[in-house]
Amino acid sequence: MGIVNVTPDSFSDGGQHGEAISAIAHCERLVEEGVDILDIGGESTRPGAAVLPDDEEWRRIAPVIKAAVKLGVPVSVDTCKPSVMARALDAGVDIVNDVQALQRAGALEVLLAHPDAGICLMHMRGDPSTMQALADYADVVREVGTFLADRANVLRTAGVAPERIALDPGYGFAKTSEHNLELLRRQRELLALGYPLLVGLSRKRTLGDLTGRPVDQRVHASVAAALLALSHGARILRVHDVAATSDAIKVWVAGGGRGALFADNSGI
Ligand code: HH2
Repeated sequence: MGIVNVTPDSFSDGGQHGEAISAIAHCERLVEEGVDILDIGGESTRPGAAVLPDDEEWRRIAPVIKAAVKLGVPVSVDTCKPSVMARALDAGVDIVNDVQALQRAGALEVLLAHPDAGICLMHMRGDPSTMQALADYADVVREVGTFLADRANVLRTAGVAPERIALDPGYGFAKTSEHNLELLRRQRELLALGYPLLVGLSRKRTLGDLTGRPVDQRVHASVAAALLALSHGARILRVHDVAATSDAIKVWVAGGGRGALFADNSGI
């Protein structure tokens, strides 16, 4: 899953694709690089990011989404706003990627009105302005797993088929670097929930803490994290650097990495 941030303020690439024309060119480049899903978002989730009115978020992403759905790969919309989800799905988007796990009033109803859409439910606490103060867990893996199981059950009870659902531990959202690493090491425990795992570690601060590198120099660390996430059972990787990640996966698979994936029940 390749990240397309149509924002001025995203933590790693804010402003690079803030205009529709460069965001569309970025989508085309990611498709050439072998992306399987384009994930398009118009509002940053970094700590302290500005909250946008619904219409402004949609205004940013609408032209990009309308172009992206013609590129021949599935498209997801990265939003927690029900009205933005609805407009994106009506425009042909295939998947909703909601960092709030469809907890906003009306969000579940939007998904129910689009019975073919996929959904990624992510764990976080609070919102981007409060989440870092809420990073307090007795057992982060167990608590993240309980939350994701509860959210998946709400969807299932409402009639959403299990094959439409992916779960995401939400690396970096209401978590310290220690929490993120604990989650990564024990990520496989989340496979017991029975859904494919989507994970996003790309360029995140934990990688900066480990390497001492600023956000624009975290490609190598991100690729290592992506391979680790795969070997710990991830099915979908949300990344900025599609070509580098895809090269690494090819080598990893050729060297037997895929066998490791087949050996478990991660849905591949
Ligand atoms: N991370 C970010 C945004 N959306 N969605 C899912 N499912 N999982 C993630 O880990 C995730 C996400 C943050 O990364 P980015 O989009 O690059 O930054 P920003 O939110 O500042 O635009």
